[in-house]
Amino acid sequence: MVQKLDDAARAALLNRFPDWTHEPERDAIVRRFQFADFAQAFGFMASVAIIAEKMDHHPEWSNVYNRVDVLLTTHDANGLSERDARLAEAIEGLL
Ligand code: H2B
Repeated sequence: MVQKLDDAARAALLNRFPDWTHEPERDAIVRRFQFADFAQAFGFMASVAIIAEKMDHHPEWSNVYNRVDVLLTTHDANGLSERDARLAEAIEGLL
C-alpha cells in the first residue's frame, strides 16, 4: 500500500508545482497543457506514456486536438502520494 500525503506534504507539493491545481474530490492534481497542434500534443503524450510505464504510475488524461488535460492521483492510496510528485516532476522536465 502506498502512503497518502499528509496535509503538510500536500501543501508542499502544490507549492512546488504552482501550475498544477488541487482537485479535492479526488485528492488529485490537475493541469491543462496547450500545444501548437495535435502532433505536438500527442508527442508530449507519447513521452509521458514512456515515463509513466517506466515508473509504473499512470496519468488519467484526455486529449482534444492541441490540448491535454492531465490528472495525477494514486489509485492504490486513494489520493496523492509521492508517486504523483515524482511523475509531475518528470512531466515538468519534458516542457
Ligand atoms: N497509476 C496510478 N496513477 N495509481 C496507481 O495506484 C497505480 C498506477 N498503480 N499504475 C499501479 C499502476 C498498479 O496498478 C500496478 C499493478 O503496479
